[in-house]
Amino acid sequence: MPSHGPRSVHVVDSHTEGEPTRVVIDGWPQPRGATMAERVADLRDGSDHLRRAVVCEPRGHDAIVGALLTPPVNEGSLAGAVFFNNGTYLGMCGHGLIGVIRTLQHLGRLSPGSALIDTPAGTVRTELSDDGTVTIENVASFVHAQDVRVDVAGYEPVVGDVAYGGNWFFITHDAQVPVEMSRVAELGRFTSAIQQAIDAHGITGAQGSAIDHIEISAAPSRADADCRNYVLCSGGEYDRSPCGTGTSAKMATLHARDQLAFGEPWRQEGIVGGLFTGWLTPGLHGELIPHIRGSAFVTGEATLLFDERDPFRFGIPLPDGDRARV
Ligand code: PYC
Repeated sequence: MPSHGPRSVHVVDSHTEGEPTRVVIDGWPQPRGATMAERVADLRDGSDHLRRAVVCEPRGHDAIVGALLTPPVNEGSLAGAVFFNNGTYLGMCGHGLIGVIRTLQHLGRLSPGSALIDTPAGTVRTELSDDGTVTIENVASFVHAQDVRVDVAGYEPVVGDVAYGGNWFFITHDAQVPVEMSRVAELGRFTSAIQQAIDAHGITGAQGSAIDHIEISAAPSRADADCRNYVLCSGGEYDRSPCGTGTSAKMATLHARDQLAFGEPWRQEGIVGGLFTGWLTPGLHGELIPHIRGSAFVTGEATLLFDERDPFRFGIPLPDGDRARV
């Protein structure tokens, strides 16, 4: 356990359509690096105990996504953001970025209008509206493989698409377990079994990228939604929100099947009932640019204290060891 580190870290908590985000605004020494990828590598090497300290028990819980604000790496950007969870770091996080924007507004650092935020996956344009909703113009999404069959221990084989939306997803309609809040424990077992099978069979995204999010699409429960999902995240918890990067990847799979035209709205319901509205626009070079709109609410501000005598001051690691996929 590291003997050094900050005595305290200041955070602002929010939730986006039910999924919590904890933004670190002060106290965590800035990572080194000229790019966001270098900063993630530096954090993993030198400050991983702070990741656990901020989001894991006993201060946090498995569903929290943390966001460390950094100076921007690109000219014209407002800030950088590194997203992390109980197990690892994320390339991008849609609900988390919406929470970051509302946090910056809460702190008086941002007014309605647009701002660019640098993330490890790329620079993302955000738009804060007068009514408090936030739209993100995400990094390009795309489909890597369609109709991939996976033999899953204890279940019928599952067929799904491998797609990117800022993180890598395996997206299936195969609801062997109903996508309902009352079934989240079973959904966790089912999607974990799919994740294990994907790892065991060496199924990856482009250039061998690890797939670390499993998304099940099903019929919506809301009249104003097109689809409801359950998303297993890289740390082993499920996304309470409709998952911004998951909705981005989902829209790419629909577009590839001519089921979603440019500009057509896609209303994605999350497992707890929140809603993101998404749509695609064409990029300059034909890429699919996903737009995601949602709401976040600030729920608290806190100073996290690190007592040198506390053996758990840097959190309780996951039982099977932390995942390091990014
Ligand atoms: O909204 O992109 C997202 C996300 C990823 C993991 C949790 N939320």
